[in-house]
Amino acid sequence: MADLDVAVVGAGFAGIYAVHAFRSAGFTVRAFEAGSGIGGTWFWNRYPGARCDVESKDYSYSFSPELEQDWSWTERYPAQPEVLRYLNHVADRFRLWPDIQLNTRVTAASWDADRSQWTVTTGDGERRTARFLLSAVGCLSAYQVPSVPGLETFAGPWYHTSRWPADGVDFTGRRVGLIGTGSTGIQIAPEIAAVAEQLYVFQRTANFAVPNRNRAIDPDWERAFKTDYRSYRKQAQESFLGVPIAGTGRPALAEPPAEIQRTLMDRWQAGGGMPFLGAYTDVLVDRAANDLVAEFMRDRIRETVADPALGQLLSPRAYPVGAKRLCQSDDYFAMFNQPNVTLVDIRSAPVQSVSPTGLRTADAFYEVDALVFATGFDAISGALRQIDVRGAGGVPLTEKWAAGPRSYLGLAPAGFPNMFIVTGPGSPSVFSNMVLSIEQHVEWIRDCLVHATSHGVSTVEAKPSAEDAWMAHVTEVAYATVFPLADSWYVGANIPGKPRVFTPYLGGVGPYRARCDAVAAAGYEGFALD
Ligand code: N01
Repeated sequence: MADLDVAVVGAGFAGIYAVHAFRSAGFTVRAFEAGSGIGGTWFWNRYPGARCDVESKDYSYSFSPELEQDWSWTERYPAQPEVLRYLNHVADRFRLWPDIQLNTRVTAASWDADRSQWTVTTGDGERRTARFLLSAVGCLSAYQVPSVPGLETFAGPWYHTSRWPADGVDFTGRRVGLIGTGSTGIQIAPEIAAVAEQLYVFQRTANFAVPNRNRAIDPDWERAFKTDYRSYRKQAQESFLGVPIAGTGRPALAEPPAEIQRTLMDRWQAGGGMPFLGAYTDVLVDRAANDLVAEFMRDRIRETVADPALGQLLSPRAYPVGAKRLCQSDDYFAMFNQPNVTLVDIRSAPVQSVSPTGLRTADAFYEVDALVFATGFDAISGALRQIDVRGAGGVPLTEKWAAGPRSYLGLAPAGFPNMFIVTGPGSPSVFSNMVLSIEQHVEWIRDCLVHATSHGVSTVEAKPSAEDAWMAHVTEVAYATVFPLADSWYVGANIPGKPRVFTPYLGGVGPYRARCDAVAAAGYEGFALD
């Protein structure tokens, strides 16, 4: 008899809800969390400026109407400390703490076919057995620091944004080098520039960013909105992105140019990436339509940045807008008008080395007191690959995923019985409102376990043929869009040697949910239940 029904790896949004959902269904459950607190990505990414790019009314649990009514967000886009407070409130409110084990990194998990159970090993050598293994490790947890020769000789401190010191860092009067201009780099740069003597932004690829237009939540608006939160959540579940967005419903290529400008400007003024990119139906599938939007955004950069040459350098051209995660910022481009900020183009003159006093590129040396890496993550599969997961026959997950991560419905990898992944490869995951997708996955998996238990089923395993067909579908949908045209973390292009495979499912959150429900209704079609 296993120690637990369900062993959960991770206590971020997914692990926290899993503990509640499985426990409420009568299962014994334990979440193992490496951090000293819960929150996952919101625990670790405590760098200054960290803020969600999905609105707080969407980026919150919907499973409890009472929670949804009682909790009040202070801002349209919540900052990291507020999201973390919210998650701790959820853990308090639903008394989840007894089933969450902090400071415990899962290092290995292996399937025991004789006993139909998993053995989970933690960093301190503890072993626990469980009927089911649930990965809730998140899509953006395994951070990456590029190997720069000489980094170990650097005399000053260096940081990765995803492991920011809890006490904060004071850059007042310091010369700081920032490497990375993705969502994170764009958020932290203005915060550093506000206090540093000098900020060097080392840019390899210019990125698109739309304004947030962040603001305090108006209590009158909140009261009115909450009168119909339930039907809003239903709309979100059936939507494409997990957030109800009102697009024009028309292709940009069929629209008069002046009308496109007016529509985009309205959305630009309102702020937010999803309504902006979702304005027209063809932006993410037709390069010509995409170019219209990209040029609109480059115009905004050029009119913001005073120095025309700098404006050009900051204007993205390397990929279609949206094909890398669209950044959001109210002050990133304007920051370059400050005298203490310097943009360094490391595309034309790459970083060569770090010395005790600074950073050398192919054409100059930059003296800095501190270095900040906002260089991203080994996304989607990285965190799971760091655990020695072995399925049927002792096959390592790393071996199964040698040519790229895959699973049936983004939920279950074939060859790994009784293992489920929350927002795994092949699900909408990072291309959706993560909280809503997490809830959908956890509830689907919970219902599957209830079904298995009540039918005397001891193993649930995705069939290889079902996994193959699903991943072929995921690829087919992706290659009908502009997404594969970018060297993004979506395809693993940011990690040297990682196979280039597009794994998020772009078929839409609503249709995906319907497909998962149909699979369950058909007696878990595509799964072998023994
Ligand atoms: O990471 P990234 P991120 N030398 O991979 C550069 C979510 N998120 O942490 O583009 C030099 O996007 C790299 O350059 P390039 C969101 O989903 C959300 O910023 O590869 N530079 C790039 O500029 C996001 O997409 C929020 O040429 C190197 C940067 O580092 C995801 O997390 C906030 C380099 C990495 O950008 C990841 O975002 C923050 C090297 N060797 C994050 N290696 C919000 O909700 C990498 N770079 C708002």
